[in-house]
Amino acid sequence: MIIIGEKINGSIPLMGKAIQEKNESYVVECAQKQADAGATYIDICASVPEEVEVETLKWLIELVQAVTDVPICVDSPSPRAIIAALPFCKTVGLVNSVSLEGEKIDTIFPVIANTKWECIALLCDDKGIPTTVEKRLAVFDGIMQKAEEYQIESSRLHIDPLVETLSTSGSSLTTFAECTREIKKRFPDIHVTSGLSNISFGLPVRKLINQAFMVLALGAGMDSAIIDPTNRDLLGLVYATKALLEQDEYCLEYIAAYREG
Ligand code: THG
Repeated sequence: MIIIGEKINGSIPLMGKAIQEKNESYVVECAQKQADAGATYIDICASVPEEVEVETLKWLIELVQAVTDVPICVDSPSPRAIIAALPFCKTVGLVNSVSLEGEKIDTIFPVIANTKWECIALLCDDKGIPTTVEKRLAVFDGIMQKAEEYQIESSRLHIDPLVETLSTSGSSLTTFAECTREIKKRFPDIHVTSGLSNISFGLPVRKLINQAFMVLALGAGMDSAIIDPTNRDLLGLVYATKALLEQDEYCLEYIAAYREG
């Protein structure tokens, strides 16, 4: 399971404050905790005005790399900021994200084409998030066409089928799961990921919805998630579900996760 640690994100109020105040120890501690919890990548999203985004990303990336070798997931809505930030990373990591929106893919794919950088691709375009499975898969086809053009192997792609809010889009999970199954059927070595917390927006006891989503999405073939790796309940559920899905022989990972707890 690929765990992308979500906590270094300027849109989380306390992290946003730490970034504003250049609170190095807060950022460093957050990176360390996520690394210790077993994050595969550490997502870094500055959420600051465009004029200061690249310098803020540089500051964050260098702080994180001072305490851990866990590769970085460079997260920005601006493809230009992403490209500018890649050279700050000591090792190849993950780009978050491209889509068929605007020039994103044609800005980022050529830069990572002949590298080992991996990339998250969202199933949306200039018209937003398609509501039907068919339309979302048409966006997927467009992304794969571009990947072929730039010779980016499917194993370097992490497809994010996107998660709408359940309270306003009742078919959010079923659409996500159908897209996931179809994508995995066509390209078994592609990754499917999700920043799943959007599913529970506006509902009480959000963690229950997030947990149920996690189980069903794993069942559909999702193999990566942008989550808080220090959330023991959610991670426990990931290990338990993986064991039940025959993706953890002799339950070794499940057992290892609880050896000290
Ligand atoms: N897809 C992709 N990238 C993404 C998202 C996605 N990046 C941003 C976002 N969505 C995923 N990141 C976050 C980061 C923090 C929170 C939610 C999504 C968040 N965290 C709470 C906190 O830290 O206070 C709670 C964490 C917890 O209790 O587990 O709200 O969809 N490609």
